[in-house]
Amino acid sequence: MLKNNILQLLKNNKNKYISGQDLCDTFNVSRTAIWKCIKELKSDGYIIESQHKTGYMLISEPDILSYIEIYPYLKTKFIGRNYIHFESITSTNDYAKEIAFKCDNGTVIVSEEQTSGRGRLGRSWVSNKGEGIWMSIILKPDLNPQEAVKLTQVAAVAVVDSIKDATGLSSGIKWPNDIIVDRKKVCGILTEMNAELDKVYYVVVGIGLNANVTTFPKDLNDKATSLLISAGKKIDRKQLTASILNNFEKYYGVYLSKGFSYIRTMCIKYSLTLNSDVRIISNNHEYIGHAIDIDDDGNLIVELKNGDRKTIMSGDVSVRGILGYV
Ligand code: BTX
Repeated sequence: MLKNNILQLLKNNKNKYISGQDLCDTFNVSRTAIWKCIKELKSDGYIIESQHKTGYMLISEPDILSYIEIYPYLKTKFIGRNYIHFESITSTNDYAKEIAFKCDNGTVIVSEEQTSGRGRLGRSWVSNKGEGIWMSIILKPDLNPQEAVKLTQVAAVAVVDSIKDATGLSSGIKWPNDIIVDRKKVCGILTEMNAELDKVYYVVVGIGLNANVTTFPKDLNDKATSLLISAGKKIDRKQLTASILNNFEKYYGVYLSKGFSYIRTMCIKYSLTLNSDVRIISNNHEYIGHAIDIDDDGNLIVELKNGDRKTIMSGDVSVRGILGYV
Protein backbone atom coordinates (compact mmCIF):
# COMPACT_ATOMS: atom_id res chain seq x y z
CA MET A 1 0.00 0.00 0.00
CA LEU A 2 1.17 3.53 -0.87
CA LYS A 3 1.76 4.72 2.68
CA ASN A 4 4.07 1.78 3.48
CA ASN A 5 5.87 2.12 0.15
CA ILE A 6 6.58 5.80 0.80
CA LEU A 7 7.71 4.99 4.32
CA GLN A 8 10.06 2.28 3.07
CA LEU A 9 11.62 4.69 0.57
CA LEU A 10 12.06 7.34 3.26
CA LYS A 11 13.59 4.71 5.58
CA ASN A 12 16.02 3.60 2.86
CA ASN A 13 17.09 7.24 2.55
CA LYS A 14 16.97 8.23 6.21
CA ASN A 15 18.25 11.76 6.92
CA LYS A 16 18.23 12.57 3.21
CA TYR A 17 15.63 14.62 1.38
CA ILE A 18 13.51 13.02 -1.31
CA SER A 19 11.64 15.39 -3.54
CA GLY A 20 7.87 15.26 -3.78
CA GLN A 21 8.25 14.91 -7.54
CA ASP A 22 10.48 11.84 -7.16
CA LEU A 23 7.87 10.25 -4.90
CA CYS A 24 5.11 11.04 -7.41
CA ASP A 25 7.15 9.56 -10.27
CA THR A 26 8.20 6.46 -8.35
CA PHE A 27 4.68 5.54 -7.30
CA ASN A 28 2.84 7.13 -10.18
CA VAL A 29 0.46 9.12 -7.97
CA SER A 30 -0.43 12.78 -7.44
CA ARG A 31 1.22 15.22 -5.04
CA THR A 32 -1.96 15.26 -3.00
CA ALA A 33 -1.84 11.50 -2.53
CA ILE A 34 1.78 11.76 -1.33
CA TRP A 35 0.95 14.63 1.00
CA LYS A 36 -1.96 12.68 2.52
CA CYS A 37 0.28 9.69 3.29
CA ILE A 38 2.98 11.91 4.81
CA LYS A 39 0.35 13.50 7.03
CA GLU A 40 -0.80 10.06 8.17
CA LEU A 41 2.76 8.91 8.85
CA LYS A 42 3.35 12.02 10.96
CA SER A 43 0.25 11.28 12.98
CA ASP A 44 1.54 7.69 13.48
CA GLY A 45 4.57 9.24 15.19
CA TYR A 46 7.11 9.41 12.36
CA ILE A 47 9.12 12.62 12.46
CA ILE A 48 9.34 13.76 8.85
CA GLU A 49 10.73 17.13 7.84
CA SER A 50 9.02 18.69 4.85
CA GLN A 51 10.58 21.56 2.95
CA HIS A 52 8.84 23.36 0.18
CA LYS A 53 11.19 22.78 -2.73
CA THR A 54 13.46 20.10 -1.28
CA GLY A 55 10.94 17.43 -0.33
CA TYR A 56 10.62 15.07 2.62
CA MET A 57 13.17 13.65 5.03
CA LEU A 58 12.64 10.95 7.65
CA ILE A 59 14.24 11.95 10.95
CA SER A 60 12.99 9.25 13.32
CA GLU A 61 10.62 6.35 13.70
CA PRO A 62 8.18 5.87 16.58
CA ASP A 63 8.42 3.00 19.07
CA ILE A 64 5.65 0.91 17.51
CA LEU A 65 5.44 -2.76 16.57
CA SER A 66 4.00 -2.49 13.07
CA TYR A 67 5.21 -4.97 10.45
CA ILE A 68 7.32 -2.39 8.65
CA GLU A 69 9.18 -1.69 11.89
CA ILE A 70 9.84 -5.27 12.93
CA TYR A 71 10.39 -7.05 9.61
CA PRO A 72 14.04 -6.00 9.17
CA TYR A 73 14.74 -8.24 12.19
CA LEU A 74 12.38 -11.07 11.24
CA LYS A 75 14.10 -14.20 9.93
CA THR A 76 11.11 -16.53 9.89
CA LYS A 77 9.64 -18.45 6.98
CA PHE A 78 5.99 -18.30 8.04
CA ILE A 79 5.56 -17.11 11.64
CA GLY A 80 4.58 -13.44 11.49
CA ARG A 81 4.58 -13.23 7.70
CA ASN A 82 0.90 -12.46 7.96
CA TYR A 83 1.01 -9.77 10.63
CA ILE A 84 -1.81 -7.68 12.04
CA HIS A 85 -1.01 -4.68 14.20
CA PHE A 86 -3.42 -2.69 16.37
CA GLU A 87 -3.07 0.52 18.30
CA SER A 88 -5.54 -0.85 20.83
CA ILE A 89 -7.69 -3.95 21.12
CA THR A 90 -9.54 -5.85 23.82
CA SER A 91 -7.33 -8.95 23.67
CA THR A 92 -5.08 -10.23 20.90
CA ASN A 93 -6.09 -13.80 21.84
CA ASP A 94 -9.78 -12.93 21.47
CA TYR A 95 -9.17 -11.33 18.09
CA ALA A 96 -7.00 -14.27 16.99
CA LYS A 97 -9.81 -16.69 17.84
CA GLU A 98 -12.27 -14.60 15.82
CA ILE A 99 -10.18 -14.77 12.66
CA ALA A 100 -8.33 -18.07 13.14
CA PHE A 101 -10.41 -20.20 10.80
CA LYS A 102 -9.92 -17.77 7.94
CA CYS A 103 -6.26 -16.92 8.21
CA ASP A 104 -2.87 -18.46 7.49
CA ASN A 105 -0.90 -20.71 9.77
CA GLY A 106 1.62 -18.47 11.57
CA THR A 107 -0.48 -15.30 11.54
CA VAL A 108 0.58 -12.94 14.32
CA ILE A 109 -1.58 -10.31 16.00
CA VAL A 110 0.16 -7.58 17.97
CA SER A 111 -1.39 -4.67 19.82
CA GLU A 112 0.20 -1.66 21.48
CA GLU A 113 -2.42 -1.95 24.22
CA GLN A 114 -5.02 -4.44 25.40
CA THR A 115 -8.08 -3.17 27.21
CA SER A 116 -9.16 -6.65 28.38
CA GLY A 117 -5.96 -8.68 28.29
CA ARG A 118 -6.53 -12.13 29.78
CA GLY A 119 -4.55 -14.65 31.75
CA ARG A 120 -5.56 -18.21 32.62
CA LEU A 121 -8.66 -19.14 34.58
CA GLY A 122 -10.42 -15.86 33.81
CA ARG A 123 -7.70 -13.71 35.36
CA SER A 124 -6.81 -10.38 33.80
CA TRP A 125 -3.51 -9.33 32.25
CA VAL A 126 -2.31 -5.74 32.59
CA SER A 127 -1.24 -4.54 29.12
CA ASN A 128 -0.07 -0.92 29.25
CA LYS A 129 0.06 1.06 26.02
CA GLY A 130 3.37 0.95 24.16
CA GLU A 131 5.19 -0.65 27.07
CA GLY A 132 4.94 -4.35 26.42
CA ILE A 133 4.78 -7.00 23.77
CA TRP A 134 1.19 -8.20 23.69
CA MET A 135 0.82 -10.70 20.88
CA SER A 136 -0.84 -13.89 19.70
CA ILE A 137 0.36 -16.48 17.22
CA ILE A 138 -2.20 -18.54 15.29
CA LEU A 139 -1.07 -22.07 14.49
CA LYS A 140 -2.69 -24.94 12.63
CA PRO A 141 -0.57 -27.93 13.52
CA ASP A 142 -1.38 -31.52 12.83
CA LEU A 143 -1.44 -32.41 16.53
CA ASN A 144 -3.95 -33.72 18.99
CA PRO A 145 -5.05 -31.45 21.87
CA GLN A 146 -2.74 -33.11 24.43
CA GLU A 147 0.22 -32.40 22.19
CA ALA A 148 -0.91 -28.87 21.38
CA VAL A 149 -0.98 -27.92 25.07
CA LYS A 150 2.80 -28.29 25.07
CA LEU A 151 3.09 -25.28 22.72
CA THR A 152 3.00 -23.16 25.88
CA GLN A 153 6.33 -24.70 26.79
CA VAL A 154 7.70 -24.27 23.29
CA ALA A 155 6.87 -20.56 23.58
CA ALA A 156 8.34 -20.33 27.08
CA VAL A 157 11.71 -21.67 25.93
CA ALA A 158 11.70 -19.22 23.00
CA VAL A 159 10.97 -16.26 25.31
CA VAL A 160 13.73 -17.20 27.78
CA ASP A 161 16.29 -17.29 24.94
CA SER A 162 15.08 -13.98 23.50
CA ILE A 163 15.23 -12.24 26.88
CA LYS A 164 18.82 -13.43 27.28
CA ASP A 165 19.78 -12.18 23.80
CA ALA A 166 18.10 -8.81 24.24
CA THR A 167 19.14 -7.97 27.79
CA GLY A 168 21.66 -10.49 29.06
CA LEU A 169 19.17 -11.26 31.86
CA SER A 170 18.74 -14.87 32.90
CA SER A 171 15.08 -15.72 33.22
CA GLY A 172 13.44 -18.98 34.19
CA ILE A 173 10.17 -20.81 33.67
CA LYS A 174 7.69 -21.12 36.50
CA TRP A 175 5.76 -24.17 35.31
CA PRO A 176 3.78 -24.09 33.15
CA ASN A 177 3.35 -20.62 31.68
CA ASP A 178 5.20 -17.83 33.48
CA ILE A 179 8.62 -16.41 32.77
CA ILE A 180 10.35 -15.05 35.84
CA VAL A 181 13.13 -12.54 36.34
CA ASP A 182 14.33 -11.52 39.81
CA ARG A 183 11.69 -13.84 41.33
CA LYS A 184 8.91 -11.82 39.67
CA LYS A 185 6.73 -12.45 36.65
CA VAL A 186 7.93 -10.70 33.49
CA CYS A 187 5.91 -12.69 30.96
CA GLY A 188 2.83 -14.89 30.83
CA ILE A 189 1.72 -17.29 28.13
CA LEU A 190 -1.88 -18.20 27.41
CA THR A 191 -2.47 -21.06 24.97
CA GLU A 192 -6.01 -21.63 23.78
CA MET A 193 -7.35 -23.91 21.10
CA ASN A 194 -10.31 -25.01 19.10
CA ALA A 195 -10.28 -28.77 18.92
CA GLU A 196 -12.17 -32.02 18.93
CA LEU A 197 -11.05 -35.02 20.94
CA ASP A 198 -8.31 -36.03 18.56
CA LYS A 199 -7.95 -33.08 16.21
CA VAL A 200 -6.88 -29.50 16.62
CA TYR A 201 -8.39 -26.91 14.28
CA TYR A 202 -6.23 -24.09 15.53
CA VAL A 203 -4.11 -23.04 18.46
CA VAL A 204 -3.59 -19.48 19.68
CA VAL A 205 -0.41 -18.90 21.66
CA GLY A 206 -0.72 -15.57 23.48
CA ILE A 207 2.43 -13.98 24.85
CA GLY A 208 2.39 -11.00 27.20
CA LEU A 209 5.86 -9.66 27.95
CA ASN A 210 6.50 -6.65 30.18
CA ALA A 211 9.26 -5.09 28.14
CA ASN A 212 9.31 -1.42 29.13
CA VAL A 213 6.54 -1.34 31.72
CA THR A 214 7.42 1.31 34.31
CA THR A 215 4.65 0.89 36.88
CA PHE A 216 2.23 -1.87 37.85
CA PRO A 217 -1.00 -1.71 39.82
CA LYS A 218 -0.29 -1.88 43.55
CA ASP A 219 -1.41 -5.49 43.98
CA LEU A 220 1.16 -6.64 41.38
CA ASN A 221 4.17 -4.76 42.73
CA ASP A 222 5.44 -7.75 44.69
CA LYS A 223 5.05 -10.26 41.89
CA ALA A 224 5.52 -8.45 38.57
CA THR A 225 8.54 -6.89 36.94
CA SER A 226 9.58 -5.68 33.50
CA LEU A 227 12.79 -6.02 31.53
CA LEU A 228 13.25 -2.26 31.87
CA ILE A 229 12.99 -2.45 35.65
CA SER A 230 15.23 -5.51 35.97
CA ALA A 231 17.83 -4.59 33.33
CA GLY A 232 17.80 -0.90 34.16
CA LYS A 233 17.54 0.12 30.54
CA LYS A 234 14.89 0.55 27.88
CA ILE A 235 14.44 -2.46 25.63
CA ASP A 236 14.16 -2.34 21.84
CA ARG A 237 10.65 -3.81 21.51
CA LYS A 238 10.96 -4.18 17.74
CA GLN A 239 14.05 -6.40 17.88
CA LEU A 240 12.68 -8.37 20.81
CA THR A 241 9.33 -9.05 19.11
CA ALA A 242 11.10 -10.36 16.02
CA SER A 243 13.52 -12.37 18.14
CA ILE A 244 10.67 -14.12 19.97
CA LEU A 245 9.02 -14.99 16.66
CA ASN A 246 12.36 -16.22 15.25
CA ASN A 247 13.03 -18.41 18.26
CA PHE A 248 9.45 -19.61 18.38
CA GLU A 249 9.58 -20.76 14.76
CA LYS A 250 12.85 -22.57 15.44
CA TYR A 251 11.58 -24.47 18.51
CA TYR A 252 8.15 -25.07 16.97
CA GLY A 253 9.92 -26.74 14.03
CA VAL A 254 11.97 -28.89 16.40
CA TYR A 255 8.82 -29.89 18.29
CA LEU A 256 6.86 -30.81 15.17
CA SER A 257 9.68 -32.74 13.54
CA LYS A 258 11.36 -34.39 16.52
CA GLY A 259 8.75 -34.47 19.28
CA PHE A 260 8.85 -33.02 22.78
CA SER A 261 12.08 -34.50 24.07
CA TYR A 262 14.41 -31.59 23.20
CA ILE A 263 11.87 -28.98 24.38
CA ARG A 264 11.45 -30.96 27.60
CA THR A 265 15.21 -30.88 28.18
CA MET A 266 15.21 -27.09 27.70
CA CYS A 267 12.18 -26.70 30.01
CA ILE A 268 13.95 -28.70 32.68
CA LYS A 269 17.11 -26.62 32.24
CA TYR A 270 15.17 -23.35 32.53
CA SER A 271 12.71 -24.51 35.20
CA LEU A 272 12.45 -22.61 38.47
CA THR A 273 9.77 -24.98 39.74
CA LEU A 274 11.72 -28.23 39.74
CA ASN A 275 13.49 -29.34 42.90
CA SER A 276 11.49 -27.01 45.07
CA ASP A 277 8.51 -27.35 47.39
CA VAL A 278 5.30 -26.24 45.72
CA ARG A 279 1.74 -25.56 46.72
CA ILE A 280 -0.75 -26.82 44.14
CA ILE A 281 -4.09 -25.04 44.05
CA SER A 282 -6.65 -26.95 42.04
CA ASN A 283 -10.28 -25.82 42.17
CA ASN A 284 -10.83 -25.50 45.90
CA HIS A 285 -8.27 -28.08 46.83
CA GLU A 286 -4.75 -27.28 47.97
CA TYR A 287 -1.80 -29.56 48.65
CA ILE A 288 1.93 -29.37 49.10
CA GLY A 289 4.65 -31.45 47.51
CA HIS A 290 8.13 -31.45 46.01
CA ALA A 291 8.38 -30.88 42.23
CA ILE A 292 10.64 -33.60 40.88
CA ASP A 293 10.18 -33.78 37.13
CA ILE A 294 8.48 -32.63 33.95
CA ASP A 295 7.31 -35.67 32.01
CA ASP A 296 7.06 -36.41 28.28
CA ASP A 297 3.61 -34.87 28.19
CA GLY A 298 4.81 -31.63 29.77
CA ASN A 299 3.12 -32.45 33.08
CA LEU A 300 4.68 -31.58 36.41
CA ILE A 301 5.47 -34.57 38.62
CA VAL A 302 5.14 -33.80 42.30
CA GLU A 303 6.08 -36.04 45.21
CA LEU A 304 3.72 -35.69 48.13
CA LYS A 305 4.74 -35.93 51.79
CA ASN A 306 3.52 -39.54 52.00
CA GLY A 307 5.75 -40.52 49.06
CA ASP A 308 2.93 -40.71 46.49
CA ARG A 309 3.62 -39.19 43.11
CA LYS A 310 1.07 -36.92 41.52
CA THR A 311 0.95 -35.88 37.87
CA ILE A 312 -0.13 -32.27 37.55
CA MET A 313 -1.58 -31.21 34.23
CA SER A 314 -1.50 -27.55 33.28
CA GLY A 315 -4.74 -25.75 32.67
CA ASP A 316 -6.70 -26.13 35.82
CA VAL A 317 -4.09 -25.55 38.49
CA SER A 318 -2.00 -22.78 40.03
CA VAL A 319 1.43 -23.63 41.33
CA ARG A 320 3.08 -21.46 43.96
CA GLY A 321 6.41 -21.69 45.75
CA ILE A 322 5.94 -22.51 49.36
CA LEU A 323 7.46 -19.26 50.62
CA GLY A 324 6.47 -16.87 47.87
CA TYR A 325 5.17 -16.51 44.36
CA VAL A 326 7.90 -18.51 42.60
P1 BTX B 1 -1.86 -16.20 34.49
O1 BTX B 1 -3.27 -16.56 34.78
O2 BTX B 1 -0.79 -17.18 34.81
O3 BTX B 1 -1.48 -14.85 35.20
C1 BTX B 1 -2.44 -13.84 35.44
C2 BTX B 1 -2.07 -13.18 36.75
O4 BTX B 1 -0.81 -12.52 36.62
C3 BTX B 1 -3.06 -12.09 37.19
O5 BTX B 1 -4.08 -12.64 37.98
C4 BTX B 1 -2.17 -11.15 37.96
O6 BTX B 1 -1.99 -11.61 39.29
C5 BTX B 1 -0.84 -11.26 37.27
N1 BTX B 1 -0.63 -10.23 36.22
C6 BTX B 1 -1.55 -9.54 35.51
N2 BTX B 1 -0.96 -8.73 34.63
C7 BTX B 1 0.36 -8.90 34.77
C8 BTX B 1 1.50 -8.35 34.12
N3 BTX B 1 1.42 -7.49 33.11
N4 BTX B 1 2.72 -8.77 34.55
C9 BTX B 1 2.87 -9.67 35.55
N5 BTX B 1 1.83 -10.23 36.18
C10 BTX B 1 0.58 -9.85 35.79
C11 BTX B 1 -0.68 -15.48 32.33
O7 BTX B 1 -1.83 -15.86 32.96
C12 BTX B 1 -0.91 -15.43 30.82
C13 BTX B 1 -0.97 -14.03 30.31
C14 BTX B 1 -1.08 -13.96 28.81
C15 BTX B 1 -1.20 -12.58 28.31
C16 BTX B 1 -1.17 -12.52 26.80
S1 BTX B 1 -0.98 -10.91 26.20
C17 BTX B 1 -1.38 -11.39 24.61
C18 BTX B 1 -2.51 -12.41 24.74
N6 BTX B 1 -3.80 -11.78 24.76
C19 BTX B 1 -4.42 -11.96 25.94
O8 BTX B 1 -5.54 -11.51 26.25
N7 BTX B 1 -3.64 -12.70 26.75
C20 BTX B 1 -2.40 -13.07 26.10
